Amino acid sequence: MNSTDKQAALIAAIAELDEQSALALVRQRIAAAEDPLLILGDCQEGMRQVGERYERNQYYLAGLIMGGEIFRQVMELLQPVVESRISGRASGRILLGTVQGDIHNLGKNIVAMLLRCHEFTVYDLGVDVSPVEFAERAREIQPDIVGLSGLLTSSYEAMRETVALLRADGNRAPIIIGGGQLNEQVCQYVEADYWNTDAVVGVDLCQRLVTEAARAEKDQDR
Ligand code: B12
Repeated sequence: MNSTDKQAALIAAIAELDEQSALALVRQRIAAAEDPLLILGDCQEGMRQVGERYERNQYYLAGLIMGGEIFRQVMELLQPVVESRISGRASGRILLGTVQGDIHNLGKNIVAMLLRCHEFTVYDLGVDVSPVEFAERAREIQPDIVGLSGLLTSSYEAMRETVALLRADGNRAPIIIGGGQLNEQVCQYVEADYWNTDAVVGVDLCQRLVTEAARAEKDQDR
């Protein structure tokens, strides 16, 4: 199989909820020393297609649950590979969580893992986190960045409330919202600073933000 075929086969195996094939294909690609982030990207595309089939009533809730379970197992295989391959020196503190009413955590957990690989200290509050909890923990931790994850349309309201409460509390850390369904319009509605649908790009953004903040602080000291 060439690499395009391998990618298509993995995407299809996940979209078809074929657990055994999906895990076998991931194992093969790990053994071939492929970039784990590329493998992850294909799995994410497979999950997007699971969601599409759910929307078209080809799958029911059990399909989403099964997709989530396959992805969790893929992550178990990929996590040690990602951790052994990637390291960095960004060092910042990020407060992260899935917002109130939303329990999707696979994407958030990937972001947390990649940030840790880049030497960020991640305070992961888990899922279904209320605006008040975000605000209280932000006061206590004083993070450099706040990351709000959410995949449901109904999460946007919780994101908006969380941003409003953090700002009312005087917290000025950049706020990034993340999740596969987000776009610029949602970001404006929520009044977050940035939005993101890809963990690798999101981690680059976090690195840039802490580097710029450190530089600005240095300039002020001069
Ligand atoms: C798996 C899944 C589930 C699993 C979740 C398991 C788990 N532990 O997370 C379960 C079965 C629990 C589930 C439940 C539901 N789900 Co669901 N689910 C999905 C599915 C198929 C995949 C999500 C996923 O994990 N993708 C893979 C990850 C890696 O991608 P990601 O989350 O986007 O994360 C990436 C980026 O966005 C980014 N990122 C994410 N967060 C952050 C945060 C920061 C700070 C940054 C920088 C980056 C970042 O990095 C990640 C890696 O690149 C999606 C389909 C889709 N298109 O997303 C539907 C989907 C999100 N679900 C949907 C629905 C409707 C539901 C339910 C309401 C179903 C029901 N009737 O009960 C419930 C809601 C439960 C709740 N209260 O939250 C809809 C939402 C529609 C909408 N517009 O609101 C979707 C879009 C399916 C669809 N197309 O209809 N679901």
